[in-house]
Amino acid sequence: TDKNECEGIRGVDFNQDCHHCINEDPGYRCRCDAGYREDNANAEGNCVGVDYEVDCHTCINTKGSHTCSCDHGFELHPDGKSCIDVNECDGVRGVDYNNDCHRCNNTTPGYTCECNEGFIEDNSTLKGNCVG
Ligand SMILES: [Ca+2]
Ligand SMILES: [Ca+2]
Repeated sequence: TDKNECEGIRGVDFNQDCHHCINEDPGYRCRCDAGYREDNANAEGNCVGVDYEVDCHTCINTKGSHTCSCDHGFELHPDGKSCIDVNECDGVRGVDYNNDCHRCNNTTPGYTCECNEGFIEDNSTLKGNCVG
């Protein structure tokens, strides 16, 4: 027999951040207001603020706030709450981008390379390169 969590108290029987509780067997799911993402992967649904998710790849809770862990090719914004692309092309050839990359073009994420005639552009990975 399923419990109808939605008849209970928000924050006790169903998640505080669940905007519109919909009973399920088992658990419940949530319908969320605009600007929030529905997270119904678990039996207990939830609404997650989009600002946590779009630019923050892995949200890490801190006391009263949050910070992010960023995917490869991104770095943490100085505000600590979002991930921004690294402009590898602003860096040093051979360090920040491939030594064999003739003309570096920044992309999000990673970068691609334009190559001199006679070389083959390999932009199949996030780190472009010229092969010749
Ligand atoms: Ca239920
Ligand atoms: Ca980049």
